[in-house]
Amino acid sequence: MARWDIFCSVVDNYGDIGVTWRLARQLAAEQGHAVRLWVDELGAFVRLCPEASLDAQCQHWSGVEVRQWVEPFPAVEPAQVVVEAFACQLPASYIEAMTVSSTRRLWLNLEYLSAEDWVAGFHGLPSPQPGGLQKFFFFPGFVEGTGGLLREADLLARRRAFQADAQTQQAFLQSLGVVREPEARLISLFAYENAGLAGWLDALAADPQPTHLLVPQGKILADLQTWLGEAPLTPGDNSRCGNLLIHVLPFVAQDDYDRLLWCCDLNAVRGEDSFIRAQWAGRPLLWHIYPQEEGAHWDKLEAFLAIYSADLMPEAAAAQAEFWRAWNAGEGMEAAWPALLAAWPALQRHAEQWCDQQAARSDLATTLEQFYLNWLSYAA
Ligand code: TRH
Repeated sequence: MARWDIFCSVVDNYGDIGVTWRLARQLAAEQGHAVRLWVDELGAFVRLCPEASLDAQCQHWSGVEVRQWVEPFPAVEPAQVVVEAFACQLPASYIEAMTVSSTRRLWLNLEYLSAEDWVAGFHGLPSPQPGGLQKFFFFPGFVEGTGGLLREADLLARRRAFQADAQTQQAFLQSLGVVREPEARLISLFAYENAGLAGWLDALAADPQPTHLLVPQGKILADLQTWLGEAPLTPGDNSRCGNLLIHVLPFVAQDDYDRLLWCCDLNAVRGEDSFIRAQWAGRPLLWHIYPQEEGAHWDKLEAFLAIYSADLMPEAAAAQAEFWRAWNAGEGMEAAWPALLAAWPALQRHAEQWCDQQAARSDLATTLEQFYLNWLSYAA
Protein backbone atom coordinates (compact mmCIF):
# COMPACT_ATOMS: atom_id res chain seq x y z
CA MET A 1 0.00 0.00 0.00
CA ALA A 2 1.34 3.42 -0.92
CA ARG A 3 0.03 6.94 -0.76
CA TRP A 4 -0.98 8.43 -4.09
CA ASP A 5 -1.92 12.04 -4.86
CA ILE A 6 -3.87 12.66 -8.05
CA PHE A 7 -4.22 16.27 -9.22
CA CYS A 8 -7.18 17.30 -11.36
CA SER A 9 -7.64 20.75 -12.81
CA VAL A 10 -11.08 21.04 -14.39
CA VAL A 11 -10.33 22.82 -17.67
CA ASP A 12 -13.81 22.48 -19.10
CA ASN A 13 -16.63 19.95 -19.15
CA TYR A 14 -16.37 16.68 -17.24
CA GLY A 15 -13.58 14.66 -18.82
CA ASP A 16 -10.77 15.73 -16.49
CA ILE A 17 -12.71 14.89 -13.36
CA GLY A 18 -14.42 11.90 -15.01
CA VAL A 19 -11.10 10.19 -15.69
CA THR A 20 -9.36 11.09 -12.40
CA TRP A 21 -12.32 10.17 -10.19
CA ARG A 22 -12.56 6.79 -11.90
CA LEU A 23 -8.82 6.18 -11.61
CA ALA A 24 -8.71 7.25 -7.95
CA ARG A 25 -11.53 4.85 -7.02
CA GLN A 26 -9.90 1.97 -8.85
CA LEU A 27 -6.44 2.51 -7.33
CA ALA A 28 -8.04 2.56 -3.87
CA ALA A 29 -10.40 -0.40 -4.38
CA GLU A 30 -8.24 -2.74 -6.45
CA GLN A 31 -4.65 -1.84 -5.61
CA GLY A 32 -5.33 -0.95 -1.95
CA HIS A 33 -3.60 2.44 -2.13
CA ALA A 34 -4.43 5.46 0.04
CA VAL A 35 -5.52 7.91 -2.63
CA ARG A 36 -6.07 11.65 -2.33
CA LEU A 37 -7.79 13.32 -5.27
CA TRP A 38 -7.16 17.08 -5.46
CA VAL A 39 -9.87 18.87 -7.47
CA ASP A 40 -9.95 22.60 -8.18
CA GLU A 41 -13.65 22.69 -9.07
CA LEU A 42 -15.88 20.63 -6.81
CA GLY A 43 -18.95 21.64 -8.84
CA ALA A 44 -17.84 19.33 -11.66
CA PHE A 45 -17.13 16.52 -9.18
CA VAL A 46 -20.60 16.84 -7.62
CA ARG A 47 -22.24 16.35 -11.04
CA LEU A 48 -20.62 12.90 -11.24
CA CYS A 49 -20.97 12.07 -7.55
CA PRO A 50 -24.15 13.90 -6.43
CA GLU A 51 -23.85 12.78 -2.78
CA ALA A 52 -20.66 14.84 -2.45
CA SER A 53 -20.38 18.27 -0.85
CA LEU A 54 -19.82 21.35 -2.99
CA ASP A 55 -17.56 23.08 -0.50
CA ALA A 56 -15.93 20.55 1.88
CA GLN A 57 -12.16 20.95 2.05
CA CYS A 58 -11.89 17.22 2.65
CA GLN A 59 -14.44 14.44 2.09
CA HIS A 60 -14.34 10.68 1.63
CA TRP A 61 -16.16 8.78 -1.11
CA SER A 62 -15.66 5.21 -2.33
CA GLY A 63 -12.44 4.86 -0.36
CA VAL A 64 -10.93 8.05 -1.83
CA GLU A 65 -10.04 11.20 0.08
CA VAL A 66 -11.32 14.04 -2.08
CA ARG A 67 -9.54 17.33 -1.32
CA GLN A 68 -10.39 20.77 -2.55
CA TRP A 69 -7.38 22.14 -4.47
CA VAL A 70 -7.22 25.69 -3.11
CA GLU A 71 -4.72 28.51 -3.27
CA PRO A 72 -2.64 28.93 -1.21
CA PHE A 73 -2.08 25.19 -1.25
CA PRO A 74 -2.04 23.59 2.22
CA ALA A 75 1.28 22.39 3.65
CA VAL A 76 0.90 18.63 3.19
CA GLU A 77 3.42 15.81 3.02
CA PRO A 78 3.59 14.80 -0.68
CA ALA A 79 2.53 11.24 -1.50
CA GLN A 80 4.94 8.60 -2.75
CA VAL A 81 3.29 8.59 -6.17
CA VAL A 82 2.05 11.85 -7.67
CA VAL A 83 -0.17 11.90 -10.74
CA GLU A 84 -0.77 15.16 -12.57
CA ALA A 85 -3.66 14.61 -14.92
CA PHE A 86 -3.46 16.05 -18.43
CA ALA A 87 -0.31 18.10 -17.71
CA CYS A 88 -1.99 20.26 -15.07
CA GLN A 89 0.44 22.52 -13.18
CA LEU A 90 1.16 21.22 -9.65
CA PRO A 91 1.25 23.82 -6.86
CA ALA A 92 4.74 25.33 -6.54
CA SER A 93 4.81 24.66 -2.78
CA TYR A 94 4.00 20.98 -3.38
CA ILE A 95 6.85 20.64 -5.92
CA GLU A 96 9.16 22.37 -3.46
CA ALA A 97 8.12 19.92 -0.73
CA MET A 98 8.90 17.01 -3.07
CA THR A 99 12.29 18.52 -3.95
CA VAL A 100 13.53 19.03 -0.40
CA SER A 101 12.22 15.71 0.88
CA SER A 102 14.72 12.90 1.39
CA THR A 103 12.11 10.33 0.26
CA ARG A 104 12.12 9.41 -3.44
CA ARG A 105 8.84 10.06 -5.20
CA LEU A 106 7.43 8.98 -8.51
CA TRP A 107 5.79 11.81 -10.47
CA LEU A 108 3.66 10.91 -13.47
CA ASN A 109 2.04 13.06 -16.12
CA LEU A 110 -1.08 11.16 -17.14
CA GLU A 111 -1.64 12.24 -20.72
CA TYR A 112 -4.65 12.44 -23.03
CA LEU A 113 -5.83 9.34 -24.84
CA SER A 114 -4.96 8.98 -28.49
CA ALA A 115 -4.80 6.09 -30.95
CA GLU A 116 -2.06 7.77 -32.97
CA ASP A 117 1.10 5.79 -33.81
CA TRP A 118 3.53 8.00 -31.92
CA VAL A 119 1.93 7.31 -28.52
CA ALA A 120 3.67 3.99 -27.77
CA GLY A 121 7.04 5.61 -28.48
CA PHE A 122 6.47 8.31 -25.87
CA HIS A 123 4.77 6.24 -23.18
CA GLY A 124 6.96 5.88 -20.07
CA LEU A 125 9.66 8.32 -21.20
CA PRO A 126 11.32 10.43 -18.50
CA SER A 127 10.56 14.13 -18.33
CA PRO A 128 13.69 15.58 -16.69
CA GLN A 129 13.01 17.99 -13.82
CA PRO A 130 15.20 20.36 -11.85
CA GLY A 131 16.16 19.19 -8.36
CA GLY A 132 16.45 15.52 -9.35
CA LEU A 133 12.72 14.78 -9.25
CA GLN A 134 11.72 11.72 -11.28
CA LYS A 135 8.87 12.50 -13.62
CA PHE A 136 7.58 10.32 -16.47
CA PHE A 137 5.00 10.55 -19.24
CA PHE A 138 2.20 8.01 -18.93
CA PHE A 139 0.01 7.54 -21.99
CA PRO A 140 -3.23 5.58 -22.03
CA GLY A 141 -3.84 3.76 -25.30
CA PHE A 142 -5.35 0.97 -27.32
CA VAL A 143 -2.21 -0.94 -28.34
CA GLU A 144 0.72 -2.79 -26.79
CA GLY A 145 3.35 -0.47 -25.40
CA THR A 146 0.84 2.08 -24.04
CA GLY A 147 -0.73 2.37 -20.59
CA GLY A 148 -4.06 0.78 -21.63
CA LEU A 149 -7.58 1.98 -20.82
CA LEU A 150 -9.43 2.57 -17.57
CA ARG A 151 -11.45 -0.58 -16.82
CA GLU A 152 -12.48 -1.86 -13.40
CA ALA A 153 -11.80 -5.57 -12.81
CA ASP A 154 -15.50 -6.50 -12.59
CA LEU A 155 -16.80 -4.04 -15.19
CA LEU A 156 -17.55 -6.41 -18.05
CA ALA A 157 -19.12 -9.04 -15.79
CA ARG A 158 -21.41 -6.39 -14.30
CA ARG A 159 -22.24 -5.01 -17.74
CA ARG A 160 -23.08 -8.43 -19.18
CA ALA A 161 -25.24 -9.39 -16.18
CA PHE A 162 -27.13 -6.11 -16.53
CA GLN A 163 -27.64 -6.54 -20.27
CA ALA A 164 -28.91 -10.10 -19.71
CA ASP A 165 -31.52 -8.90 -17.21
CA ALA A 166 -34.44 -7.15 -18.96
CA GLN A 167 -36.24 -6.43 -15.68
CA THR A 168 -33.29 -4.66 -14.09
CA GLN A 169 -32.84 -2.58 -17.25
CA GLN A 170 -36.52 -1.69 -17.27
CA ALA A 171 -36.42 -0.69 -13.60
CA PHE A 172 -33.33 1.44 -14.21
CA LEU A 173 -34.92 3.21 -17.19
CA GLN A 174 -38.10 3.75 -15.20
CA SER A 175 -36.05 5.40 -12.45
CA LEU A 176 -35.12 7.95 -15.14
CA GLY A 177 -38.76 8.30 -16.19
CA VAL A 178 -38.24 6.28 -19.40
CA VAL A 179 -40.61 3.55 -20.54
CA ARG A 180 -38.99 1.68 -23.40
CA GLU A 181 -41.21 1.18 -26.43
CA PRO A 182 -41.12 -2.48 -27.54
CA GLU A 183 -40.06 -2.06 -31.19
CA ALA A 184 -37.99 1.07 -30.79
CA ARG A 185 -34.22 1.20 -30.94
CA LEU A 186 -32.78 3.07 -27.97
CA ILE A 187 -30.10 5.71 -28.58
CA SER A 188 -28.30 7.86 -26.00
CA LEU A 189 -27.06 11.26 -27.12
CA PHE A 190 -24.16 13.05 -25.39
CA ALA A 191 -22.38 15.55 -27.63
CA TYR A 192 -21.03 19.05 -27.99
CA GLU A 193 -23.03 21.57 -30.02
CA ASN A 194 -23.45 19.96 -33.45
CA ALA A 195 -24.92 21.43 -36.62
CA GLY A 196 -25.29 17.88 -37.96
CA LEU A 197 -27.96 17.00 -35.41
CA ALA A 198 -30.89 18.33 -37.47
CA GLY A 199 -30.03 16.06 -40.42
CA TRP A 200 -29.76 13.02 -38.18
CA LEU A 201 -33.05 13.79 -36.41
CA ASP A 202 -34.76 14.21 -39.84
CA ALA A 203 -33.46 10.79 -40.82
CA LEU A 204 -34.56 9.19 -37.54
CA ALA A 205 -38.03 10.73 -37.76
CA ALA A 206 -38.44 9.30 -41.29
CA ASP A 207 -36.90 5.90 -40.49
CA PRO A 208 -39.38 2.97 -40.74
CA GLN A 209 -38.12 1.62 -37.41
CA PRO A 210 -39.06 3.80 -34.42
CA THR A 211 -36.28 5.38 -32.36
CA HIS A 212 -36.36 6.39 -28.73
CA LEU A 213 -33.67 9.03 -28.21
CA LEU A 214 -32.45 9.70 -24.65
CA VAL A 215 -30.66 13.02 -24.17
CA PRO A 216 -29.01 13.82 -20.84
CA GLN A 217 -28.89 17.54 -20.04
CA GLY A 218 -25.94 19.17 -21.78
CA LYS A 219 -24.63 21.26 -24.66
CA ILE A 220 -26.56 19.48 -27.42
CA LEU A 221 -29.94 20.52 -25.96
CA ALA A 222 -29.77 23.93 -27.70
CA ASP A 223 -29.56 22.26 -31.14
CA LEU A 224 -32.32 19.87 -30.18
CA GLN A 225 -34.49 22.76 -29.09
CA THR A 226 -33.91 24.58 -32.38
CA TRP A 227 -34.90 21.48 -34.36
CA LEU A 228 -38.03 20.97 -32.26
CA GLY A 229 -38.82 24.70 -32.31
CA GLU A 230 -39.81 24.50 -28.67
CA ALA A 231 -39.22 26.53 -25.54
CA PRO A 232 -36.17 25.58 -23.40
CA LEU A 233 -36.07 21.84 -22.77
CA THR A 234 -35.85 20.48 -19.25
CA PRO A 235 -35.40 16.94 -17.88
CA GLY A 236 -38.54 14.88 -18.21
CA ASP A 237 -39.66 16.58 -21.45
CA ASN A 238 -40.89 14.29 -24.24
CA SER A 239 -41.46 15.13 -27.89
CA ARG A 240 -42.59 12.95 -30.75
CA CYS A 241 -41.85 13.66 -34.37
CA GLY A 242 -42.66 11.00 -36.97
CA ASN A 243 -41.03 7.79 -35.82
CA LEU A 244 -38.77 9.58 -33.35
CA LEU A 245 -39.54 9.93 -29.65
CA ILE A 246 -37.19 12.26 -27.80
CA HIS A 247 -36.79 12.16 -24.04
CA VAL A 248 -34.70 14.68 -22.11
CA LEU A 249 -32.95 13.16 -19.08
CA PRO A 250 -31.27 14.76 -16.11
CA PHE A 251 -27.47 14.60 -16.03
CA VAL A 252 -27.09 11.31 -14.14
CA ALA A 253 -24.44 10.16 -11.63
CA GLN A 254 -21.37 8.62 -13.27
CA ASP A 255 -22.23 5.02 -12.38
CA ASP A 256 -25.75 5.48 -13.74
CA TYR A 257 -24.32 6.84 -16.97
CA ASP A 258 -22.68 3.42 -17.47
CA ARG A 259 -26.07 1.76 -16.99
CA LEU A 260 -27.63 4.12 -19.51
CA LEU A 261 -24.97 3.16 -22.07
CA TRP A 262 -25.54 -0.54 -21.35
CA CYS A 263 -29.29 -0.16 -22.04
CA CYS A 264 -28.91 1.51 -25.43
CA ASP A 265 -28.47 0.03 -28.92
CA LEU A 266 -26.28 2.94 -30.02
CA ASN A 267 -24.46 5.50 -27.90
CA ALA A 268 -23.42 8.93 -29.13
CA VAL A 269 -20.58 10.01 -26.85
CA ARG A 270 -17.91 12.71 -26.66
CA GLY A 271 -14.64 13.65 -24.94
CA GLU A 272 -12.46 10.85 -23.59
CA ASP A 273 -14.21 9.11 -20.72
CA SER A 274 -17.69 8.58 -22.20
CA PHE A 275 -15.95 7.40 -25.39
CA ILE A 276 -14.20 4.59 -23.50
CA ARG A 277 -17.26 3.68 -21.46
CA ALA A 278 -19.29 3.30 -24.66
CA GLN A 279 -16.69 0.83 -25.93
CA TRP A 280 -17.00 -1.23 -22.73
CA ALA A 281 -20.79 -1.23 -23.28
CA GLY A 282 -20.21 -3.55 -26.25
CA ARG A 283 -22.63 -1.64 -28.48
CA PRO A 284 -22.04 0.47 -31.61
CA LEU A 285 -21.05 4.04 -30.86
CA LEU A 286 -20.77 7.45 -32.43
CA TRP A 287 -17.89 9.63 -31.24
CA HIS A 288 -18.01 13.42 -31.16
CA ILE A 289 -14.32 14.07 -30.55
CA TYR A 290 -13.30 17.15 -28.55
CA PRO A 291 -12.53 19.75 -31.24
CA GLN A 292 -8.97 21.11 -31.16
CA GLU A 293 -7.32 24.13 -32.73
CA GLU A 294 -6.15 23.72 -36.33
CA GLY A 295 -8.19 20.54 -36.65
CA ALA A 296 -5.69 18.35 -34.75
CA HIS A 297 -8.62 16.20 -33.60
CA TRP A 298 -9.18 14.86 -37.12
CA ASP A 299 -5.89 12.95 -37.02
CA LYS A 300 -6.96 11.41 -33.71
CA LEU A 301 -10.35 10.49 -35.09
CA GLU A 302 -8.86 8.84 -38.18
CA ALA A 303 -6.22 7.04 -36.10
CA PHE A 304 -8.92 5.51 -33.93
CA LEU A 305 -11.13 4.62 -36.89
CA ALA A 306 -8.18 2.83 -38.49
CA ILE A 307 -7.52 0.55 -35.52
CA TYR A 308 -11.19 0.09 -34.60
CA SER A 309 -12.09 -0.88 -38.17
CA ALA A 310 -9.11 -3.13 -38.86
CA ASP A 311 -11.16 -6.34 -38.44
CA LEU A 312 -14.40 -5.00 -39.96
CA MET A 313 -15.74 -5.87 -43.43
CA PRO A 314 -14.76 -2.96 -45.76
CA GLU A 315 -18.42 -1.91 -46.37
CA ALA A 316 -19.17 -1.74 -42.64
CA ALA A 317 -15.89 0.08 -41.93
CA ALA A 318 -16.69 2.65 -44.64
CA ALA A 319 -20.26 3.17 -43.38
CA GLN A 320 -19.03 3.71 -39.82
CA ALA A 321 -16.23 6.05 -40.91
CA GLU A 322 -18.60 8.17 -43.03
CA PHE A 323 -21.11 8.34 -40.17
CA TRP A 324 -18.45 9.52 -37.70
CA ARG A 325 -16.94 11.99 -40.19
CA ALA A 326 -20.37 13.46 -40.95
CA TRP A 327 -21.12 13.89 -37.24
CA ASN A 328 -17.80 15.59 -36.57
CA ALA A 329 -18.07 17.77 -39.66
CA GLY A 330 -21.61 18.74 -38.66
CA GLU A 331 -23.15 17.79 -42.02
CA GLY A 332 -24.25 14.83 -44.07
CA MET A 333 -25.99 12.75 -41.39
CA GLU A 334 -29.13 12.26 -43.55
CA ALA A 335 -27.12 10.16 -46.03
CA ALA A 336 -24.75 8.62 -43.50
CA TRP A 337 -27.52 7.18 -41.28
CA PRO A 338 -29.17 4.78 -43.80
CA ALA A 339 -25.72 3.62 -44.91
CA LEU A 340 -24.87 2.85 -41.29
CA LEU A 341 -28.10 0.89 -40.83
CA ALA A 342 -27.18 -1.30 -43.79
CA ALA A 343 -24.05 -2.33 -41.89
CA TRP A 344 -25.81 -2.66 -38.53
CA PRO A 345 -25.47 -6.42 -37.80
CA ALA A 346 -21.75 -6.34 -38.59
CA LEU A 347 -21.26 -3.29 -36.39
CA GLN A 348 -23.12 -4.90 -33.50
CA ARG A 349 -20.96 -8.02 -33.63
CA HIS A 350 -17.84 -5.94 -33.96
CA ALA A 351 -18.60 -3.77 -30.92
CA GLU A 352 -18.55 -6.84 -28.66
CA GLN A 353 -15.45 -8.29 -30.34
CA TRP A 354 -13.59 -5.00 -29.95
CA CYS A 355 -14.55 -4.89 -26.28
CA ASP A 356 -13.15 -8.40 -25.75
CA GLN A 357 -10.01 -7.57 -27.67
CA GLN A 358 -9.34 -4.46 -25.57
CA ALA A 359 -10.25 -6.23 -22.31
CA ALA A 360 -7.55 -8.83 -23.02
CA ARG A 361 -4.97 -6.10 -22.39
CA SER A 362 -3.93 -4.67 -19.01
CA ASP A 363 -6.08 -1.80 -17.80
CA LEU A 364 -4.68 1.63 -16.96
CA ALA A 365 -4.71 1.24 -13.15
CA THR A 366 -2.88 -2.09 -13.44
CA THR A 367 -0.24 -0.68 -15.80
CA LEU A 368 0.23 2.29 -13.47
CA GLU A 369 0.72 -0.10 -10.56
CA GLN A 370 3.22 -2.14 -12.58
CA PHE A 371 5.10 1.01 -13.55
CA TYR A 372 5.26 2.00 -9.88
CA LEU A 373 6.49 -1.46 -8.80
CA ASN A 374 9.18 -1.43 -11.52
CA TRP A 375 10.25 2.02 -10.39
CA LEU A 376 10.45 0.78 -6.78
CA SER A 377 12.57 -2.24 -7.69
CA TYR A 378 14.80 -0.18 -9.95
CA ALA A 379 15.37 2.21 -7.06
CA ALA A 380 16.07 -0.55 -4.52
O1 TRH B 1 -17.30 16.29 -20.75
P1 TRH B 1 -16.29 15.96 -21.80
O2 TRH B 1 -16.43 16.63 -23.08
O3 TRH B 1 -14.87 16.23 -21.20
C1 TRH B 1 -13.58 16.40 -21.72
C2 TRH B 1 -13.09 17.79 -21.39
O4 TRH B 1 -13.72 18.71 -22.21
C3 TRH B 1 -11.61 17.86 -21.57
O5 TRH B 1 -11.12 19.16 -21.37
C4 TRH B 1 -11.24 17.31 -22.90
O6 TRH B 1 -9.89 17.37 -23.06
C5 TRH B 1 -11.74 15.91 -22.98
O7 TRH B 1 -13.16 15.92 -22.89
C6 TRH B 1 -11.29 15.16 -24.17
O8 TRH B 1 -16.39 14.37 -22.12
P2 TRH B 1 -16.02 13.04 -21.35
O9 TRH B 1 -14.54 12.85 -21.30
O10 TRH B 1 -16.75 12.00 -22.00
O11 TRH B 1 -16.53 13.25 -19.87
C7 TRH B 1 -17.87 13.21 -19.51
C8 TRH B 1 -18.04 12.59 -18.14
O12 TRH B 1 -19.35 12.85 -17.67
C9 TRH B 1 -17.86 11.09 -18.14
O13 TRH B 1 -17.14 10.68 -16.98
C10 TRH B 1 -19.28 10.56 -18.06
C11 TRH B 1 -19.95 11.62 -17.25
N1 TRH B 1 -21.41 11.74 -17.38
C12 TRH B 1 -22.18 11.50 -16.26
O14 TRH B 1 -21.65 11.17 -15.19
N2 TRH B 1 -23.55 11.66 -16.35
C13 TRH B 1 -24.16 12.01 -17.49
O15 TRH B 1 -25.40 12.15 -17.52
C14 TRH B 1 -23.34 12.23 -18.65
C15 TRH B 1 -24.01 12.61 -19.94
C16 TRH B 1 -21.97 12.09 -18.55
